[in-house]
Amino acid sequence: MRTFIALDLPEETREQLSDLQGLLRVGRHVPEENLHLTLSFLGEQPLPALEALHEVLCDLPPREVVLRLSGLDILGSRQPKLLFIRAERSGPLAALRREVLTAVRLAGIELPRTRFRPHVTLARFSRDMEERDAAHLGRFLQTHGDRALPEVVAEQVTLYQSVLREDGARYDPLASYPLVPMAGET
Ligand code: 3AM
Repeated sequence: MRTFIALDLPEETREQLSDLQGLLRVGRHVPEENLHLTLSFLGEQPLPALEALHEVLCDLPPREVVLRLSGLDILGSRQPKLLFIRAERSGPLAALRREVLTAVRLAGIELPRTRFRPHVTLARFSRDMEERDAAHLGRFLQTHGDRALPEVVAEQVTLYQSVLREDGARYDPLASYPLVPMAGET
C-alpha cells in the first residue's frame, strides 16, 4: 500500500488556501479536502509494517504545534512543477517530524534520509506549460507571493493511503492521531 504521514490542516486554513487557489487559473489544484503538510512519505509498505506503525503512532503524545504558513514558492525554476506555501520549521514541528520518523523506524520501515522542508502543495503543473500560463503564474506570485496565513494549532497527524489515478492521487485516511485533547476529554 502506498502511504504517507501528514499533518492535517484545520478547516479554516484549508478554506483560506482554497480561496488563494481560486485566484490561480493554471495547474491542477490540490482539492481543499486533500491539502496537508507531509511529514514522511513511506511509499509502498506491506500491511504488517503499517499495523506496527499504527501501534506506535497511537502512543504519539499530545502537544501544541503552531502552524505558520507564509510565502508562496514554486519547485522547478525553469519548468514549474508545483506551487506550495512554506511552513515555518518551528521547534515543535521539527520535533514532531523526528518523532514520526522514530515511529516509522520502530515499525521496521527503513527510509532514506531526507531534508525536511515543511510546505503545503497547492497546485501541480504539467511539463509543457504555455507561455501565457507561465506569465499568469508569474503575476500570481508577484501579487500573492508574500501571503501569510493566520497561525493555527495543528489538531492531528494522519496516516494516508495514496491511490494513484490518471487525474491525480486520491488520499484516503487510514488512521488519525490527535495532537490536542479531543472534545469531551479532560
Ligand atoms: O505533500 P506534498 O504534496 O509535497 O509529492 C508527494 C506529496 O508531497 C510526495 O508525498 C506526498 C503525498 O503523496 N511524494 C510522492 N512520491 C514521493 C517520493 N517518491 C514523494 N515524496 C518523496 N518521494
